[in-house]
Amino acid sequence: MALSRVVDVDDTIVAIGSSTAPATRGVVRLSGPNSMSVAVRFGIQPQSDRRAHRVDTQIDLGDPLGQVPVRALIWPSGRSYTGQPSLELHTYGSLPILNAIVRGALAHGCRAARPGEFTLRAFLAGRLDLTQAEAVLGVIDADHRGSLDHALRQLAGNLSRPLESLRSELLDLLADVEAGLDFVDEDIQFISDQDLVERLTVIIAAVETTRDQLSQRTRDKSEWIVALRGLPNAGKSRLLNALAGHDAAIVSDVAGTTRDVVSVPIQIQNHPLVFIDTAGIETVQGQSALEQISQQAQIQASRAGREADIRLWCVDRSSADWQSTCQAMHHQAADKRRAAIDLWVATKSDSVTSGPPPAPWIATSGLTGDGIDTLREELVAQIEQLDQSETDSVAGTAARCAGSLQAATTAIQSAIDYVNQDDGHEYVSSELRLAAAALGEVTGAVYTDDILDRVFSRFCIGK
Ligand SMILES: Nc1nc2c(ncn2[C@@H]2O[C@H](COP(=O)(O)OP(=O)(O)OP(=O)(O)O)[C@@H](O)[C@H]2O)c(=O)[nH]1
Ligand SMILES: [Mg+2]
Repeated sequence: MALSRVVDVDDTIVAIGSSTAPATRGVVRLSGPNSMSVAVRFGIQPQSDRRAHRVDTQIDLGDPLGQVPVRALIWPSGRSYTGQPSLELHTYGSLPILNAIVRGALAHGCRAARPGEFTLRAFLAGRLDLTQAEAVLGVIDADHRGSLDHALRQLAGNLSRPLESLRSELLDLLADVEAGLDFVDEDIQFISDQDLVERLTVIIAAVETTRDQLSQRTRDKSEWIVALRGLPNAGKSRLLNALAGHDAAIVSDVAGTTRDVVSVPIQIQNHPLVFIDTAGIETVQGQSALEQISQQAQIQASRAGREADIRLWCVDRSSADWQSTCQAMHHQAADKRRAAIDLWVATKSDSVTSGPPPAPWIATSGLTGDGIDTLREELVAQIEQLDQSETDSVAGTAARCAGSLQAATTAIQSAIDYVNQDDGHEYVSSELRLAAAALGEVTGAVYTDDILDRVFSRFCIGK
């Protein structure tokens, strides 16, 4: 990707912003100075005030698609993700429709967006720093391969904040040193050599701590959260006990046995997993004390489901309502805020004589232990994929940053040496400049085409 062309923000760019796999909803995104006039050419009338707003309408995509309903989200001013006038057209998740909208936008003078170009514009507008942009990249990966947004966001936060404050301290010291250079003949100093060396020594230690944390973070294995979900009496708690190999949760034929979420750490082939047993899904109305407890349990259970990396949807294979319950669980699974892996578990398979359930259902029995090993293997396979994608993304950020942190340390050390050798503050000032630039590279406060190229070429188109 030739970067000099990418840093051009005057074009209005367009791309499909949603997954190109079949989905219920799809999004086409536009950003750039002509976004509003493109909207008008689609027959959408943005309101004239400058606030973000939405318009529900139909647009004509010509033969054979005809009129298609769209919800247009409109940012007439720069108060958008990219810092530019922007437009999002939400419609059916059908690739022919989304492609037709993109073709329409190109015909109205837009240019096809390059990989990562929306996020690059957000970065250039100061909406994100570079590590946050990389976290966006991680979330995109997560759409496809699992959830690692957490790891990257944490990494971004842990790096950016301390480094920005160290960099600003370096710039303060640099200002003092450079002010002294102007008065060198009068022998006026704005900071004593001793003070300078002391403060630089503190900064160097802090940079090294951050570097250690970074390499630690890339080595650490995170825990994966697995939530058990399903109707009351589906056999979730007994399944958990079978996986744990001991009685971690209460099992009984009273529907609604599990109330509080129960979390049980279980190692499977050296992978640290935490299983969360939850209350069976039910609708609870009424205001009695017991009903209120049940409502609380439902809230906790659905939160645990939403926050999990992997969800085991358990349906009683012996139940007469097998089909309709499967559908209801699919419906429940669609409610998620982040990418999570869903596994489908047919429980109590010992009590049916019919054949195995259709794929992707995994038949298990908490009573006989049948299918538990298969379930363990499936969990391990999913986790190894998650681990790999987390390692790749975190390592991408870590590799980029480790070099900059090393360069900063070397420069600060040279500055200290120059002061100690009484070599003149010109050299000190130039080393401090190098150090501040190196720290700035981590967060993108200072950036070169090369750095932007390395970060944004890893994005996919439409982000
Ligand atoms: N035959 C058979 N019975 C099972 C199996 N697993 C659970 N059960 C029985 O089904 C009933 C409910 O099991 P639990 O594990 O408590 O079900 P749960 O999904 O945790 O239920 P709640 O906590 O009420 O939501 C109990 O009577 C269990 O003994 C199984 O694999 N085979
Ligand atoms: Mg239970």
